[in-house]
Amino acid sequence: MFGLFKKFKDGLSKTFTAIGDKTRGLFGGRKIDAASLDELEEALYTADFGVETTEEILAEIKTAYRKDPELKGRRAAEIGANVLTRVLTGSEAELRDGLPVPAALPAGETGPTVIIMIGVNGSGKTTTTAKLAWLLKQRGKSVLVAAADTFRAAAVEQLKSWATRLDIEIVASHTGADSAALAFDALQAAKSRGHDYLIIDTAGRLHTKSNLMEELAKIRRVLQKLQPSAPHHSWLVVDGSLGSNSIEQARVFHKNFGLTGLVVTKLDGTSRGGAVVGIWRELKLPIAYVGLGEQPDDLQPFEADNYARAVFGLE
Ligand SMILES: Nc1nc2c(ncn2[C@@H]2O[C@H](COP(=O)(O)OP(=O)(O)O)[C@@H](O)[C@H]2O)c(=O)[nH]1
Ligand SMILES: [Mg+2]
Repeated sequence: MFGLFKKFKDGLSKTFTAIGDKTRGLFGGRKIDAASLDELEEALYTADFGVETTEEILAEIKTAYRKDPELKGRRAAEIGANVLTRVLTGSEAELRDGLPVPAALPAGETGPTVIIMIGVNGSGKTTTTAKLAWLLKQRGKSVLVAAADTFRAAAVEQLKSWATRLDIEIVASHTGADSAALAFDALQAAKSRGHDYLIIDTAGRLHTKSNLMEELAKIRRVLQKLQPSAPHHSWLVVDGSLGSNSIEQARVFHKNFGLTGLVVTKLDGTSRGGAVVGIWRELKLPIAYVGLGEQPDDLQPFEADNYARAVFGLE
């Protein structure tokens, strides 16, 4: 468990450092005072925790401070982490031993657990597809990835190069190929080869959003021809450094596609890691994984408590 917490702590160090800097190291042990409360409030806003959460954290720290004028920063950090954990109740997507829950297939149906990665360009779909495949492979599961972002030339190559590097089976076609046909072929292959999981990477171009939604719907239709219960996990991949922008996008995808969960990426690259809380509060979609770096093993099951403690620099 400690190893997993360290991942969160390292991954969220930019957010923690930014809060720590703005509050002049308040959490190091200094006593709380009126100035540091103001600084903390500003720091939490800057880290993208949003109005509601920031106010809740401040209110609880102020209450404790009134009761104990000697209140230390460290205790304030613990109060803050407790508030976050409470706000994030229910935000952890159900996983099985840290892996996507295997599909409970209806009688007579066979096939893999199908996961589809959705989201705008640059959110981290392709990278997350590769990382998740790697995680599954390391845990002894057989996995196939499908390069269904056939829109961008680089996208197919990107997933292919990950697949080669990590020795993961892939179904890919040429740029401009029909993405639904590719997803169909991939599912057929996964069924006939008996794979445990199929992960489908998709396109995310923004300028033709309605076409994108149609394309995603078509992918789902063809998958269901082969395996009516698929896809089993429809995850939106959101860039955690984009804050409220991600929330709007997520609403559009959720309305059109019906998502089952989220992957929040790039938390390591931002001092605005508080966005996770706003995303949860607004969407109430469970978070399956978070991206805490660019390496294959930097995808971690989301754990609210680890996240909350890491943000406040606790152990
Ligand atoms: N630091 C960091 N970079 C990430 C993470 N996830 C994705 N990226 C990077 O974000 C960029 C876009 O990712 P990509 O998977 O191509 O996005 P896609 O367009 O949605 O497929 C790439 O340079 C990735 O290496 C993450 O968790 N942390
Ligand atoms: Mg991609």
